Amino acid sequence: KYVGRPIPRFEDDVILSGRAQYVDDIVLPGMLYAGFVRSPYAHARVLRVDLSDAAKQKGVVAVFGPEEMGFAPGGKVRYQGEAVAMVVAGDRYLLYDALEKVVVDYEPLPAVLDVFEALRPGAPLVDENLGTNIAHEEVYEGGDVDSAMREAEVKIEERLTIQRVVPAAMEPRGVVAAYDGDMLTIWSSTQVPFDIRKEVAKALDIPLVKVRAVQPFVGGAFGSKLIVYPEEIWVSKAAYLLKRPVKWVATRSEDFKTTTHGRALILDYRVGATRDGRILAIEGTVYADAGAYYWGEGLADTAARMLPGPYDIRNGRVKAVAVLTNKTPLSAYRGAGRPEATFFIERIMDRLADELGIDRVEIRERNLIRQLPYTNVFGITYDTGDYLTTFKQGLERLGYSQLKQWAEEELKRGRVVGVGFSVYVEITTFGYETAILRAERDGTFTLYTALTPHGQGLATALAQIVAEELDVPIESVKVVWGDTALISDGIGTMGSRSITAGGSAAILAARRLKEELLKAARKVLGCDPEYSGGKFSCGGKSATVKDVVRAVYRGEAEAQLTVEAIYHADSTFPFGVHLAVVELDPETGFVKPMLYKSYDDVGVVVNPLLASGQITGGALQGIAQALYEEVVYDESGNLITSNLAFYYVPTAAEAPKYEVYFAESPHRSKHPTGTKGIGEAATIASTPAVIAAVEDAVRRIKPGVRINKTPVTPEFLWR
Ligand code: MCN
Ligand code: MO
Repeated sequence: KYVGRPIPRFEDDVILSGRAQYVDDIVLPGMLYAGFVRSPYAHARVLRVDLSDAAKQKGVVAVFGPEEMGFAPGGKVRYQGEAVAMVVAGDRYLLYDALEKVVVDYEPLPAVLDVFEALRPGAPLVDENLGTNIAHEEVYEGGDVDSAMREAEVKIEERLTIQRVVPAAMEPRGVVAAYDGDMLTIWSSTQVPFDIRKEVAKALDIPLVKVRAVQPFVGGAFGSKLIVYPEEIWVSKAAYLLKRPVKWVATRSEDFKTTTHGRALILDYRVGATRDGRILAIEGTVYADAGAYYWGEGLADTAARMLPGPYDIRNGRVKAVAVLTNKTPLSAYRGAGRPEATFFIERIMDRLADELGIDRVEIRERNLIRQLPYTNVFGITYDTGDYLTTFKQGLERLGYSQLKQWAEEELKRGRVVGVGFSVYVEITTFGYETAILRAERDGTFTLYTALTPHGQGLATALAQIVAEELDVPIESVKVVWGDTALISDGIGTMGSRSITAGGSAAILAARRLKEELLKAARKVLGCDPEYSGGKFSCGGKSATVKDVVRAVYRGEAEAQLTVEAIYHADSTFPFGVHLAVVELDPETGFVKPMLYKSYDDVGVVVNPLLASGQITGGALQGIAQALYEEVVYDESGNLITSNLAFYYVPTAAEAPKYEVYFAESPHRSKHPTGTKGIGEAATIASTPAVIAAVEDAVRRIKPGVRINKTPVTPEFLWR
């Protein structure tokens, strides 16, 4: 049995020894380097781009202006870092010299950087053609909010603000494209090779079969590499036109400015409840600071629709509004709408508890959904679980009350520590995924997956699933991914969907392949065989998979040795409770995360080692959201936090001690794997848990403090 075992990653050796090939490791004969001239202004009309001097520079092979590549659409740039020209040269140093020779005349325009400023009549328009800064608006509604509000004995209202952050993957984005006169191949640090293939084929008007996209090793993405970026199209086009390989790799500052940012949602809410703490209605507006282009579709919408969280709230009306500003476009960042929804509703629960003088545990018990499946007020159906029991078991397992008591005692000893927890339900998994499984001549198996792992260890987890389904040693299963030449379509790794959607596709493929092999084995053995442990047997005779495969190649039996399965996976809903302990330095206001504990019901856990890794890494990102990270622009739209010296990404030094638990009686999803996603759970649950812990700590020395925005920095505490 392999599923459920903490098997170390097969990927580790190649990665840790530095032998893994990332985009920047790719060197092709005759390769050129591309670089971009980017706007120093957040908002400006582009009056003139003069490339003539740059074109004459040593080493320059080609220059491309706005007309050729469609830079600065509409004749203006809308955020600092937007491209206006591209230079291609034979050498990186010469390239950067040449980029300096490009002359661009700009007419600066007033920039709009704040969501509420952008909504004001007469505000500068980020996109004149739109005639408004509202890129998207949708109201989600269910029940009867108005009468429920009238009935409510208590009402609270507030603004909750989540800052903008940089996903800051270890590897910046990069692309290599090569055209040999027939095939165009693109290597990209991406989560979506299938989309790149489709988009590039469309943009260059070449048939899909003549385009191949490859995802080499990718050093992290966190959702920031799940759109097809303009650079992927531009570099492909340059390679296609020049018939020479072209490489572009972003510098760290370039990556900070041009890779999508995350979060940046604000909620204005009003909640009505009974005096004993039952929430009757919730209404409000979620604003997304969408940046200069509406690339991150549906972020405010997900936050709006998941706002009720794991609580039974029957009346709701929440508007989702995406507002354009002169900043880097916003898109998915680990959790993409659910960390925000969870921060919002958990802050609301805590506020309501305070208001009513009810314990924070108690108020949740009163509101948690009692019966699953459950369709929330905005029409989302949560699949399986027992929230109340899991919540109680979780708090018990995490030692919540003991820790609270310990915090009291520590205070007597002069140490200010705080304990906080959060509860979450989140939506994971969507769409189709593809798997191709082949029986090899020696009785081993190759699984081709359309998933696009970039740190999750999916090659190991998928091998576990396939080995278990085929009842063969895990060493005999090889997992291959990241190439549209091997598998033609799929969605990829995002939305904590991989093991559930892609793993289920792999199980279906394994079942089909077993059927095929059984058919051939029947012919080979001349009786009706049973399959077990890689062997077919009946009537005292037996044949191994290897025997059967060879018989097929010899023409003695017929079977498909390669099968494909496409699985469509409805969403699954993991549930859990996370707890944080922090220490506050009463002199400086500095907060140190000390301990982080989690208890999650994610259905079947395929590999506890990988799943725990997801929790520890994800929690650190959510801790940073609570305490450290924040994208800061000045009033003209210059990105102040433009590199890792100015932007506080946590390291192992900031990490707390972790204890990771999975529910002892988990609730399976309905998919063949029985899993629910875990890739984003800790980023979702950690920020509100940490904020609650900080609030708890601060109140020990400064009663009544309420935290309604992130990050909570020492400055905020001593304001
Ligand atoms: N797993 C498990 N049992 C489960 C669920 C998951 O053992 N019930 C394991 C899986 O085998 C897999 C890992 O946990 O190794 C995550 O699986 P899953 O929840 O299916 O999520 P995905 O593989 O689809 O990963 C995507 C998710 C997302 S959306 C972001 S964002 C994110 C994350 O993964 N970005 C990451 N984790 C990341 N980890 C790294 N190192 N780098 C990123 O960029
Ligand atoms: Mo993601």
